Amino acid sequence: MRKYDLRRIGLLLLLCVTMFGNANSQTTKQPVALKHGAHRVGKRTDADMAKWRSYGLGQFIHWGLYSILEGKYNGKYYNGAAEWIRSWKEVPHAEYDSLYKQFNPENFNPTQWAKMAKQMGVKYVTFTTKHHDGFCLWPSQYTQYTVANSPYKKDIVKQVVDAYTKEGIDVYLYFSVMDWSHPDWRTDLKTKEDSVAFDRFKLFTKNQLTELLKMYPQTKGLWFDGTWDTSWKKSGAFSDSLEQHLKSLIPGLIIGSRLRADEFGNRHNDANGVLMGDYEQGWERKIPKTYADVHGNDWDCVMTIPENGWGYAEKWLGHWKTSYECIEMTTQCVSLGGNFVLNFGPKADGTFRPEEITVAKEMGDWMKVNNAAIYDCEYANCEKQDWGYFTKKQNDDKIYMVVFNVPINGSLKVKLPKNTSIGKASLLQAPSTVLSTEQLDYNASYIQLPKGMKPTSPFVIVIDTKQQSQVETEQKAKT
Ligand code: FHN
Repeated sequence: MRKYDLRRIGLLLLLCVTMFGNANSQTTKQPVALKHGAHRVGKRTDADMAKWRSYGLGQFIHWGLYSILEGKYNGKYYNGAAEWIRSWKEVPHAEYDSLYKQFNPENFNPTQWAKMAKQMGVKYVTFTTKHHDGFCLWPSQYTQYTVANSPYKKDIVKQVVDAYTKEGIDVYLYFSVMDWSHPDWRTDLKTKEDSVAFDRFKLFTKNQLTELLKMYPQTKGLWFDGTWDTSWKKSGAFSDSLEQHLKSLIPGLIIGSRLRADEFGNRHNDANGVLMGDYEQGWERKIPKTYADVHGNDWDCVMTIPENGWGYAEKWLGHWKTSYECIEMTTQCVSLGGNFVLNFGPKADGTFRPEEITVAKEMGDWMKVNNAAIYDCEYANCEKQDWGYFTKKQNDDKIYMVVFNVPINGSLKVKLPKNTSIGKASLLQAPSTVLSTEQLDYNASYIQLPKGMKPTSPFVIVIDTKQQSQVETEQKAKT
């Protein structure tokens, strides 16, 4: 019997134990034997994934030909996301597909980009190598539709990978499987001809991905997109083998849940409800409300600054987020065990819009002072309170309270996990300021802020915890 088959049997047994382990369980659902479902139950436990988990904050960059149109065509503003403008009925495809002849980002300065990201405090970047339009920002040998044939000519992906790596920021490559430029791309496989064409497309996809990982071996992971169509959902066996192939090229490579489908066409979670991929990639422009919502998975949330739209648009229609909101979202994600990844959409000339520069700068200023509550932090298992969010240092008992709303009386309620109490509470920015605490009940306390403290931005309280003895915790009257 092959090693792979043994692993599958093991996984099925593990699933049976998980599904039927509870003797009182009412569940009667049998686990489905899958060839192309998840190959692991639970989180990855290796060092590369531990590093991913410790990031806290990341940057997303959407850059491509769409930035030339700036979310408008013939003086009319497109209502959708700017990077989707090719799909707008107003835009002739032939015209869009010729935009590469104008792609010449004369002010692109990768070192400046990476330095801005570093100042912002991001630990990883996800960069669009190819979006849905199919235009490649690296000189792929498998298509003519690349930066090499634009007036700019130079390899953009390489410059981004090198500059960010130099700043100590891990690089992840975004890759859209859906490719509007490719003649063999199909949304469904209805005929024999479709299947034959799509087989060619699958080989093209594998070649491009192999090429990317060979050209940029510093890559830490791949961020897949455009995998929702029926054609891809019918290609579970292929995406499974593709994932294994890519992981064999760079050991430790991280791939989220958007790449694969199982043999029934289920995406993200297989027919047994188990996550396929190293982390959950479903949190796009939304954040889980409670820890239960993340189902024990690693996850990240990707977020736009404007309401919707990832690529550059001249006008941001509607509300756009302030650094305050982005800091709160970062904290909220970390408090629920995830990473927060904020998107930037550079202009066609390679510069960032002022609003994005401001958000990056202000977030960075905040991170500089308060990053202890973000990096290497995880879910703290404390009951959420209205003043803000708890995070906890991984492999440490320190708990952080990131305070966004101060109660009028200056008393912050804290509910720690069972059998845990506050040893000392102090301000992160002024560690010698020990805050007075009052025990309310076995696991609830008030922490009192110093009189007259008038915070002007979210701040952090550090709690050293201590374990309560059994005797202390048992002194509760029975009712
Ligand atoms: O359609 C894309 C969209 O343009 C953008 O790239 C986002 C980023 O997460 N992903 C897709 C929608 O899920």
